[in-house]
Amino acid sequence: MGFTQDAPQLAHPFRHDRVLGAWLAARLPPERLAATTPDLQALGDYAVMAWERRCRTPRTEPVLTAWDAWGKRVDRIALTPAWEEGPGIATRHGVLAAGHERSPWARAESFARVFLYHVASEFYCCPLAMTDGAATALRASGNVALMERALPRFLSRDPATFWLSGQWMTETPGGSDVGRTETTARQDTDGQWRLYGRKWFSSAVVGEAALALARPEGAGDGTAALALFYVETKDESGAWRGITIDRLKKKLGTHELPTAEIHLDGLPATPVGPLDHGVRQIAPMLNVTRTWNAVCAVATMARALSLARDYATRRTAFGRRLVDHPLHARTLADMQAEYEAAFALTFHVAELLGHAEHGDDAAAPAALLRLLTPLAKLWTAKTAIAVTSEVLESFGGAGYIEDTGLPQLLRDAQVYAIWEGTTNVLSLDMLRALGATGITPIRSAVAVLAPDGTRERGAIEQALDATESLLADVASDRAALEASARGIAFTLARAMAAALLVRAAGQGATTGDARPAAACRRFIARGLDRLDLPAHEDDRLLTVE
Ligand code: MFK
Repeated sequence: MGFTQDAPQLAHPFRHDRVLGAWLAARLPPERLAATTPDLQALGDYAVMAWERRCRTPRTEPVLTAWDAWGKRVDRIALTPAWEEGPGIATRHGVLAAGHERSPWARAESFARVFLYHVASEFYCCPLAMTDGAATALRASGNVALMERALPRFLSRDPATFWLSGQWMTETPGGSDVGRTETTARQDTDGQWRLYGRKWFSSAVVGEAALALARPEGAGDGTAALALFYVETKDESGAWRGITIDRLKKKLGTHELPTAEIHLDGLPATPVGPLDHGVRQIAPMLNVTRTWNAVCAVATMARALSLARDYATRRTAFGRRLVDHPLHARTLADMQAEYEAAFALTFHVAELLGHAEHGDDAAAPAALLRLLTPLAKLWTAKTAIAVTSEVLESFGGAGYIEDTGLPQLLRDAQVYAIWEGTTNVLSLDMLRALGATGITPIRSAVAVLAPDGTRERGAIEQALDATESLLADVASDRAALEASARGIAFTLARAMAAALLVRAAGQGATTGDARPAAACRRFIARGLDRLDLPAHEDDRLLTVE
């Protein structure tokens, strides 16, 4: 046998992750970090085990059995091993429950767990995100009966009592345009509400509960007329309650996640609040699941970069290790800087969310959190796709081969830009938030994070000034404003992330670590301004045949 190539080895995602470790040490109170560390350690161990298992064993996918051998409709879904392990891992290590503890640091501690668990979970984190969102939306609703029924199950630390919740919004006529929902809610003569209709993308169909939007019979059209309902999917015997699973989706990625098309035919449902403005009622859920989306996107980047870094020291070509080739090193370094910026913004949102939920408006101004949540979601999604694509290329042909486990990273990353709102939907959501406050919340945050008079602060202010100038140019032209929204979103995300990297660089200096400052320099050198042209007349000319 001639030459064989060493496979990349996965470094321990907790013990050897400098970026996560530095952030936790700098931000969490020491006693909270000490209490959280055993779970983080265990989730890192699980991640290493799961990666090794993935490299050893052929991939499996969920399988739907619609009918049993005797002609009975059963709609049973067989799950993959990681999904079978999901309830045990998630509850024992408090992946979800930790986020609902009574501490402003609860969200940061929970999202650190999510960061470590996500890739190994094979997207079991998707229904966990929705369960977290459902718990948050039920809390915000103030519906005591539903809170008492559902929260102990959603936030259980025991797999035997744990329930997953779905979020059923997407329909054939309305993906992003949720206001076109066709699912109807009808009340029985005894007062019981029941849901009828078709849900087109149901990712947590295996969940025991869901929050679903439906139009009460006789209500008008549009978003405002939708109501939010809480449903339980199965009866005491384990049989579906008025739900038929039509089929599992064939998707580009997230193959382990059993995304289903389902029909609702009389599913019992309980209104969460008043029978209108359901989107307003589910909005707390959207903002939580969008934060999960961002955390999972940076977790995917961390995994891809960790493997690429390791491989660059194992693979020799043209007489040198890959890492010793200047252009390869430059490519890795550029990605690392983008990743560190994405991480900083995402975990800042996690930190703000925890403080906001505990009423600390000084530490977490509501307007800043509202603005940064869509920015983190949309920007990390796009960055994760770019980084995983580049990482695959850094492996040469091996990155294109299925049983290296690498192509899956890219396929799976593509979903982050689609789930929970596309880049454009999220850019328009940012405009919603900007409408109330402009960019003032970001300016105020930058002023605290990046010392005045420094080169870094100058670059950040320049990007913010350019954004305000563009906003002023398009203020009276809604079409031009919307056409510019992506550019504005990417610029604001980069400016805020740069300010957070300035803070991280300062913290690195106190521990003698020069790498955070290098990441900050590189990220800013790659440019913060991603503004589009204000003129949009050519868009039309260039998009029609
Ligand atoms: C492993 C990673 C984990 C990630 C989780 C994976 C889950 C994957 C499964 C899915 O992707 S589920 C489907 C997700 N679908 C979406 O995210 C829908 C995308 N569409 C939107 O986000 C639209 O902007 C939206 C439907 C929310 C609203 O559009 P509309 O119909 O034009 O409604 P409108 O009138 O603008 O907003 C209705 C109300 O909601 C308004 O409040 P008011 O009634 O008080 O005026 C809005 O201000 C409010 N609202 C909308 N977005 C909000 C919000 N409030 C707070 N935060 C927001 N983000």
